[in-house]
Amino acid sequence: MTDARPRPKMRTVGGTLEAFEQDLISNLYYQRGTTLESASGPDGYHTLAVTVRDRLVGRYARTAAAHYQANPRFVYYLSAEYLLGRQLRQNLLYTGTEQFVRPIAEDLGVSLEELEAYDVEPGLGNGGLGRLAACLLDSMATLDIPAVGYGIRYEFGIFKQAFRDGAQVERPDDWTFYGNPWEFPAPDDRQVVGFYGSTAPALDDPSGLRRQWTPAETVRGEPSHMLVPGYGTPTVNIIRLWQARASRESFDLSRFGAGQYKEAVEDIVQAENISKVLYPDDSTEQGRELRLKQQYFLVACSLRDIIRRYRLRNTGWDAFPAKVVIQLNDTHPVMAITELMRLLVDEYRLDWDLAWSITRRTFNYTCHTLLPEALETWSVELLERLLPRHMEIIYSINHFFLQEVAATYPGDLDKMRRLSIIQEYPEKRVRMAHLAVVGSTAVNGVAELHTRLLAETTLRDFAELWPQKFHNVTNGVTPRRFVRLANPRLSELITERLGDEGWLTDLERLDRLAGAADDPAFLERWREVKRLNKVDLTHQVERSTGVVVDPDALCDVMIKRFHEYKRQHLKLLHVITLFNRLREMPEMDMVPRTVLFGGKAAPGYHAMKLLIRLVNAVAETVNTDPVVSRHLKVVLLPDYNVSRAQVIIPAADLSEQISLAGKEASGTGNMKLALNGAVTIGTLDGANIEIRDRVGAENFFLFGLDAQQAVDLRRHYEPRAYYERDPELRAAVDAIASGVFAKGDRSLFAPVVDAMLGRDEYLALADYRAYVECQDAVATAWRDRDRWTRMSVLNAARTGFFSSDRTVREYCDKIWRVDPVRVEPD
Ligand code: OX2
Repeated sequence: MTDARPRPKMRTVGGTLEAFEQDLISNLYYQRGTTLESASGPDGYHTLAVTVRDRLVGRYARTAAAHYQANPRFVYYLSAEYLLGRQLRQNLLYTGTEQFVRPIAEDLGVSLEELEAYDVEPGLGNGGLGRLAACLLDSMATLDIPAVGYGIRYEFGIFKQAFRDGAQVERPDDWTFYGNPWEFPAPDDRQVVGFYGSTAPALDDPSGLRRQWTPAETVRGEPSHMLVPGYGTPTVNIIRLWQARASRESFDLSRFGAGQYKEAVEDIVQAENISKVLYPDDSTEQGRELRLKQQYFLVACSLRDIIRRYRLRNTGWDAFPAKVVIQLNDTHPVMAITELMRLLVDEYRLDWDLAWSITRRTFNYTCHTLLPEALETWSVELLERLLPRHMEIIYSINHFFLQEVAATYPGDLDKMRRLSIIQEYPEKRVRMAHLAVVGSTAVNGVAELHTRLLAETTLRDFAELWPQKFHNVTNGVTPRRFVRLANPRLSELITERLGDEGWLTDLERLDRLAGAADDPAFLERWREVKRLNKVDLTHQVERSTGVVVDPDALCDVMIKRFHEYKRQHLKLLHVITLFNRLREMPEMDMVPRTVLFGGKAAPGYHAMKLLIRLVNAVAETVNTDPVVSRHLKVVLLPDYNVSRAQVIIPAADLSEQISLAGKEASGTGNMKLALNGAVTIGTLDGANIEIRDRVGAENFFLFGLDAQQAVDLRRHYEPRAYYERDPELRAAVDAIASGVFAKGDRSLFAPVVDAMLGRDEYLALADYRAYVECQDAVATAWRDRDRWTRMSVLNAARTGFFSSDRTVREYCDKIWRVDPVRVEPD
């Protein structure tokens, strides 16, 4: 390496620039076994990654030591999903080594961007729920909360989305192909998990509540962990991910010797399938069984690990709930309740009542939905086969619980039927949300409206029975990733205005920007930042779709999973309306817009896959129309994920949050977009309501039915009446039906039209007129540049509440009752 340029002597938590450079060269040599002259791109990336990672290891060791010393109460976060996002930039920022890398990379003739291209995002989740888990971990570490996240190390994460003829095709995401420099395998902490088999009475237990389970199959869970650094603090927590492995004996040497190669590895394949993919397709019996196996695998491994950790510093079981608080992220890990009961009663021989008291005091449950179809249930038949002992335990828990119910509501059989953990008709199934509520101390919803509706509808009987169990903790997002890393330009401007970077850990300080909303010079700079971000996005759009878009057009974004309740089809009706208007009046003075969609549809969700096809078809028609495309562009950016979100969000002007009121539990994209100065157009749903309360009605484009109106209308709803009555709506629907977006084929998109005119489950047609008018008001507001920029600034200034730091503080106060543990500084 040449040393031509004088370099600043910088000392930070990351060490000196010289030391960093030395470590890089040595890591390249000793870890990758290569030299500067012959290093490949992946060599460069890995070397940089481990050099940065190593700077966190000392902090992690000190964190572990401080935790050991303090023996505090720990939060254990159990989640089937984590969407951590890329690690390199985050860890450069958190270690203060960002500043070294540029000069060094420049010297070496590579750019940070080139190296970052190898930084793969671990796609271990689907959407909001998985990203929320990652934001909460970030905030827990930042607030020095002793915490461990537990999850599954899926071999293939969420599929990669591509389009063929506009249709979604799913490709496997082999995310560890080049190895994952951010994780540490910990084979010493492996666990063994059983499945199937039979149960028998325990000999010495007259109560009959203790039994012995002999599993017929065992699988090994091998953990590895990734570091979760806090920002501005030496605390480094971990997330521990389990991978399924066959036990050694599974390899059948005799069969192999006899040439039966496939049979010889059968058991290995079977075992390792457990952590093969995120959410196996559950449209088949085998798929459902595998999914339940995954869930049990996660909780069985994690609980054993939690107990191992507890026993490092504690004896006996009385203190368990004082030292261990387990947060269940939705119903996927709820089998942990029965597993802890099994461990305590059958293996550690506690009596049932004591075990139940400990269990109930240990768990808490976060519910993320209101949709009844999203509340998991498992068939009793499957459970009896796969987890026979757990099914018995569920029966016992339910038995005692229903006794409690009978005492509270004597003779009310209907109440008992509704509350029961077991659903009887049309088939016997276990209601996981009921098990979660019964086995937890606290249950929380994720936004005010959501929590209220949970208590009034979905979990009403429980909220009546145990009102004190129910809490609201409105979601939040980490400003480190979603403002500082995603939007460095805006961050710099904010820091300059506020005087320091304190806002990154105290986000409500952003309210001091409100004063700047009347400062024309500041507005000008705010606009400039947005414009540069839009230019960046433009490049990305062009690279991945070939569509050229105008960075000065209004950037209108709808980024989220494709789901009917989120109503991408309502957005599309608006787009088609603009298209029709422009075709009819080519000379009209329309505000130029780029409508950007991003999102995946579940592989088995045919209605949404067809809608994706329609979005692409409309995009193609719009973008190739010589007249229309001068004012309007439509893009569905393929493979939306955390990394792409980090590029889109800083560039957005308008944030589409248009779910039918009462259906979106919270939303978190709405928060990220507002914090980056996008103005929301939205319904009174989820956290939109709280966003609007804060930014002010004049800085939010509200439209549509509220949750109560939606319920009322649903009772006597006739979508066709709206279609008949509104010429623009009719023209938009007819355009789809006519085949203009399908080269004349009228059948391709007929199911979309039929769904709209038939049942229109999520009342899109009812909200259409209000939505289109509201979009017209958006366009009017956009024409007044200063007015718009003011709204944009005020959105960022007033949404500091939505930091996940605040969310974690609320969990700590209301539910976890954990205290921070300070770690020795660097
Ligand atoms: C999502 C919810 O749909 C979304 O509204 C919320 O913001 C997010 O969770 C985080 O709380 N699966 N994903 C969700 O719920 C379920 C079930």
